[in-house]
Amino acid sequence: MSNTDIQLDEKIKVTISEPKRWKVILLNDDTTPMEFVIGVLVDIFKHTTESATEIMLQVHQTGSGVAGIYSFQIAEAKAVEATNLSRTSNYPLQIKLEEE
Ligand code: TYC
Repeated sequence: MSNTDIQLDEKIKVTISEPKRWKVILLNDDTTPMEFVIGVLVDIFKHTTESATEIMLQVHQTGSGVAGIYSFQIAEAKAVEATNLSRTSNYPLQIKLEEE
């Protein structure tokens, strides 16, 4: 050790936790067509036609359903993309994010 060096004698505790994940939730409404919702689930949330149909029917019958679970950044980007697509098509599809 040279005479310009400093000796540090500290214990540093680093706590890391898993990044939070966010559910993208579709809400039911009376006017958005079922086929449009299935298209959103396939094109934006990368579901198969079968799983997209199941989720769409769950939303239609119970009022809401989970399109996918992602980091906040991805969840927000997909929610914005789906909302923009819906508004461009003049549909009122509502989407919310919820911490898992
Ligand atoms: N309830 C709509 C209809 O009968 C279909 C629908 C499903 C709308 C899911 C929104 O997130 C939704 N056309």
